[in-house]
Amino acid sequence: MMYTILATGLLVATLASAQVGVSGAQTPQSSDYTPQQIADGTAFNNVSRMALENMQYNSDHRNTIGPSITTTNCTYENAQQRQEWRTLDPATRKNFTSAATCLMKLPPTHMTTAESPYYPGVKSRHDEYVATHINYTLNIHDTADFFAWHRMFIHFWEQDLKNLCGYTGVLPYWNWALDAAAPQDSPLFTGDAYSMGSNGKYIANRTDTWLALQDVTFPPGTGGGCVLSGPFSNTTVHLGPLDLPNTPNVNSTFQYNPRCLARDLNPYFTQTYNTYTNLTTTLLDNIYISNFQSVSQGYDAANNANKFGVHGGGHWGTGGSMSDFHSSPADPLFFLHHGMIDRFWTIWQNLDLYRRQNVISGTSTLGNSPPSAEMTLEDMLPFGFVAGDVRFGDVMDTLGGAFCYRYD
Ligand SMILES: *[C@@H]1O[C@H](CO)[C@@H](O)[C@H](O)[C@H]1NC(C)=O
Ligand SMILES: *[C@@H]1O[C@H](CO)[C@@H](O)[C@H](O)[C@H]1NC(C)=O
Ligand SMILES: *[C@@H]1O[C@H](CO)[C@@H](O)[C@H](O)[C@H]1NC(C)=O
Ligand SMILES: *[C@@H]1O[C@H](CO)[C@@H](O)[C@H](O)[C@H]1NC(C)=O
Ligand SMILES: *[C@@H]1O[C@H](CO)[C@@H](O)[C@H](O)[C@H]1NC(C)=O
Ligand SMILES: *[C@@H]1O[C@H](CO)[C@@H](O)[C@H](O)[C@H]1NC(C)=O
Ligand SMILES: *[C@@H]1O[C@H](CO)[C@@H](O)[C@H](O)[C@H]1NC(C)=O
Ligand SMILES: *[C@@H]1O[C@H](CO)[C@@H](O)[C@H](O)[C@H]1NC(C)=O
Ligand SMILES: [Cu+2]
Repeated sequence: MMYTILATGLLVATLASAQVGVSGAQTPQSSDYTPQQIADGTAFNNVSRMALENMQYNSDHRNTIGPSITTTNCTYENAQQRQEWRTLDPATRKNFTSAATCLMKLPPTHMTTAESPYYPGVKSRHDEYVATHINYTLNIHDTADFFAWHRMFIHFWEQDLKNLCGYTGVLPYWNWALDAAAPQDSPLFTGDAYSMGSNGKYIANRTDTWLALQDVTFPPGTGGGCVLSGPFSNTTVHLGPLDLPNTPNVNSTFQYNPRCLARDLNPYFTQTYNTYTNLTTTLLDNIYISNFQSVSQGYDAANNANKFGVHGGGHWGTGGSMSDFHSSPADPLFFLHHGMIDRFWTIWQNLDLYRRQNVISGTSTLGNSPPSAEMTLEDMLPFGFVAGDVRFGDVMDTLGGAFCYRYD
């Protein structure tokens, strides 16, 4: 079955289709734009505004029809607005990175004394996020719940920054397309006190790396070593790596392996996977969720050149700690990267809310290996040491369930 629509989804469906009637709008296609408009971001910005208009229309109408159809007071108007990092004022940036550092210093909140011997690398509240992502890596990528699980995961982290560490802002995101040509020159990575921390220390004379899984050989990036300046320069990563090339990986899943936070900003990846052209074609040319989620992650049957997708491009384009499939949340940048991934899914959903709000496809195992059941919106998504399980169907709407946010 191509999509699953629940009772609540049907409500959305009715209202959204009414909107189509009102505006006569069609889901936009790549062919609506010139190659230049696709390449320079005009098209992407245009469709992201369309998605916001759809979201607002739907929100305004569902909330005026009556209390029986809504369990939330969240509206488009009162939702928190997630912004791109570079549009935050300096005080908010500092508030954010200070809170992120704080979470790395707080003790675990969920791991019990009985459990701790099995998780020697879990030393902090932040490590509980890393360990949980490690634990479920093969159940949350190339699965039906890739987008949904990560949406919930970054929401929990944002709430912890606020509730445990005094952050007063909203989770920001990183629009890679703005930096795709030269991520090493991005305002995010200047290394000053108001940045997301520097690139890794430059390591010269490295050779190309071959990745067996993707059968891709890539050149070294512009850093490679430890993050040396800015808010995360003293960060010690405790868990992983589990799957890095050219690096001693851990010998047990949750081994304590203290080392510096590393980055290797690499235009090879961002120029190939994170340009406005890459974003816009992925967004507009994949009308089925099965294709949209696969192409976004580089599991792309139709394009053998797409081995990473926008998701893999952001991870490998940052490099270092972010390249490790399992332990990548060790770098706080993970949460800005997945903010953009979530924005990307939110835009896709809102471009055709009728069909896309509650549509899922796939199983709960990476590449369905080993084979597992098709997921449904009644399934519970596990959050290990982060939080209790969450019903899949409650993660589909950023203005519903536990959420009340949108992107700018
Ligand atoms: C998208 O671009 C078209 C053509 O320039 C314009 O008519 C339309 O208003 C734009 N839509 C939004 C939501 O910005
Ligand atoms: C929504 O707001 C109304 C009026 O302020 C309040 O009575 C109700 O409890 C709220 N509902 C939820 C789900 O927050
Ligand atoms: C963030 O800003 C708020 C308001 O100024 C302040 O109370 C809080 O301590 C700050 N948090 C951090 C982690 O700096
Ligand atoms: C890199 O290689 C060049 C040329 O072989 C050599 O001069 C230089 O010392 C090397 N640098 C490092 C850091 O190894
Ligand atoms: C990193 O640690 C050193 C030594 O303790 C300290 O001087 C420096 O201020 C720290 N930097 C940051 C960004 O916390
Ligand atoms: C894993 O074990 C091997 C062999 O004992 C060792 O060389 C390597 O350093 C270990 N890896 C880590 C990260 O501890
Ligand atoms: C991504 O877009 C660039 C142009 O911006 C293009 O050269 C590259 O081939 C695209 N990547 C893929 C995987 O299609
Ligand atoms: C890992 O998964 C198992 C099985 O679902 C669960 O019991 C355990 O609590 C999880 N640990 C973490 C850190 O997520
Ligand atoms: Cu992930």
